[in-house]
Amino acid sequence: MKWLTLVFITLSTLTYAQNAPKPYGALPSKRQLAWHNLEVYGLIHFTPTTFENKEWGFGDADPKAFNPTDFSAEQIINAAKAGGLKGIILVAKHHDGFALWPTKTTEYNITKSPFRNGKGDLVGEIEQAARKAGLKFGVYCSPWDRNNALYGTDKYLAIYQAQLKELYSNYGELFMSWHDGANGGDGYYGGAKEKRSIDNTTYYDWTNTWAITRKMQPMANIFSDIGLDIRWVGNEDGHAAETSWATFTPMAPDGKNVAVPGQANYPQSPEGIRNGKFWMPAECDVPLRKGWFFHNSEQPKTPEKLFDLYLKSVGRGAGLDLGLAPDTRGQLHDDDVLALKTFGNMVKNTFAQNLAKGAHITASNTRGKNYTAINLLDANKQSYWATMDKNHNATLEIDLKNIKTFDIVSLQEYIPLGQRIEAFNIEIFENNSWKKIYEGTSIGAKRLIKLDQPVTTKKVRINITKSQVCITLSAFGLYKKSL
Ligand code: FUL
Repeated sequence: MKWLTLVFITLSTLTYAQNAPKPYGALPSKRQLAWHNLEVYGLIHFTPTTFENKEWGFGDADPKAFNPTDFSAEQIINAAKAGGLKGIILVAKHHDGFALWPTKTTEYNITKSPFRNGKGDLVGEIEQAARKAGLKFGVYCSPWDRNNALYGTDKYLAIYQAQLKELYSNYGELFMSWHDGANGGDGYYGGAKEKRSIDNTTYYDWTNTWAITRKMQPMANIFSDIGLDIRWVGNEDGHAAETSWATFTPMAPDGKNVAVPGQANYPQSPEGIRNGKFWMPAECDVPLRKGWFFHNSEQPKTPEKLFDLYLKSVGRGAGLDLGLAPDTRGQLHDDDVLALKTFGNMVKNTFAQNLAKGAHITASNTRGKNYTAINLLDANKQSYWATMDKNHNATLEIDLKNIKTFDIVSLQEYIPLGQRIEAFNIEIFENNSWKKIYEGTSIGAKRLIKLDQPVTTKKVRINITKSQVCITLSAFGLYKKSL
């Protein structure tokens, strides 16, 4: 009897131990998980505004002004690809209202320009080039339209929705539908040249407008300053806060009304909200140059700066959306091409070799044979190390077997089960004792910790010090920044 009981207890413990942990809090959807995999993508601004050398077109530019001398979608896309970008969003219509595709919704469109003798479709050309290069494609269609005579009246929403429907119908599967918060103000408005204000809580009927997105493009992540799928990080400088939660609860500034684009709760956007109601990771959008549109007087950011932004966006569980501005030829400037390529190589070379590969990892607790620490080094996001339900903190001791020098530590949670870890620290073994080199909070999809100086050691310890539930981690890496 005694033995039988023991066998029964052992068997049930083993079976129990091998069940996956229960999910915690808000969880990412399938489309958000696909977005997390992209990490870095681009946002192209190229409209008559480029030819006016402005940032916001008034809506009165002659369509004939849109006349690139040597447009090449391939040149732009290839430069983006060399920069390591995995997707491209095209501003199909900016605030100036000029549609870059042959739309039926407005006369103010590309067919009225000399581009491809009035037979062009720039959305189609960029989409095709992106797909050919293996990049995902998305669109930005500005709700604010400074050209349209009907903007501000109750007839405009149908036009905007019809534009979205055209874009959702004709350019394949989209990974993102980007919606800007800039709204209302002065504009050309069919010649009225006046100021038109709208109530952004009701004017675009976002609930029903976004229902169109969901129905026609179920894999398109809806971006706006308040979410729905991806939230704006609250600045256009390209970085999230050091503590960065993927969860968020959008709030109108008064704390009562339903939040809509154009009125995000900005103070909490960079950091997110721990245990927020929704999985709503941040996108860090930042132009490669100073402005979103090309201006000859501006320079692209240096590859060093871009790498730093990468660490502070992707390395904080967010996405990096890099603004690309073709010049009046319709190509990216040589300086931009070089900056992208050098940055792309830095990321590629730095992360090519995980210095922890082949290490021996001892975990203070393990859930069972499917969840061992070996999973941390197999470069497979689907496998992960997990602790037993009752173990909310744990230590991983990593024996590198040989002395290694590194300056970046990488950690990834298994996010399909939610963002679980709330605090951790890193130690290295130096002069016969453990020395703490970093203390942090959030991990999420990816956490890259850049050390001020490279460290040299044979042993590393990761201590997960706070979590409300058992722990999951899918990857651990040590890297040395290289050019
Ligand atoms: C902003 C817009 O007003 C800018 O013109 C640009 O398109 C940027 C990406 O979003 O809010």
